Amino acid sequence: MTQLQTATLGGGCFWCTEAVFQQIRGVLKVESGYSGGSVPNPTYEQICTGRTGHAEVVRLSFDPTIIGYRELLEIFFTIHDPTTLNRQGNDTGTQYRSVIYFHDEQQKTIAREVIKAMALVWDGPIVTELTQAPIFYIAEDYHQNYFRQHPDQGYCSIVVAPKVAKARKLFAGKLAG
Ligand code: MHO
Repeated sequence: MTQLQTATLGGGCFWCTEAVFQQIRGVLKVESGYSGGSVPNPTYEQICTGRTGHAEVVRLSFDPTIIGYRELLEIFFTIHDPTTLNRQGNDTGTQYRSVIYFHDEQQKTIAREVIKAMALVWDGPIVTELTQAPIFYIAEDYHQNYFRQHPDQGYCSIVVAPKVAKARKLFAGKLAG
C-alpha cells in the first residue's frame, strides 16, 4: 500500500481551504485546525482574538502517487493571496496568515521553490511563512466540513463558493470523483 503523506497549510479561513482541497483527487482527508500558537488546545474563540498566535490551517492526508506536494502548493497559491500580511480579504488577524508548515526537508525544499516561482506571478512580495510543522490541534467538530454543511450561509456563498468554483475550473483535471 502507498505511504500517505501529510501537508499542513494556512491560507486564511479554513472553511475555504478545506472546501477546495476536498475537491482534489488524491487528497484523502482534510482536517481543519489550529497550529503555530502558544496556547495548548485552543478554542475557536481564543484563536479568533489573533492573540494566541495560531493560524487557521488545514491538515491534508494525500497519496503522493496521485497528487504531489508541489501540485498541492500550486493549488494553495491560487486560492489565497500570499501577498497580504495577516489578512485574506476582509479577514484580518494573525490567524489568517499565509503559512506552509513543512513536515520534512523535501517539503521544505519544494515549498521554497514554489514560493520563488510564485514571486514571478504575484505583484507584491510573497509573505508566506515557511516553518516546520508545529503541533496541530483539530478544530471543533462544527468547523469540519463546514462548506458542505452550510453552503448557503452568507460567508460560504460569498467567499468560499467562488474559491471552490475557481479551483474546480483551474484544476478540472485533478478533481475527485
Ligand atoms: N470572517 C469569517 C471567518 C470565519 S473563519 C472560520 C467569520 O467570522 O465568519 O475564520
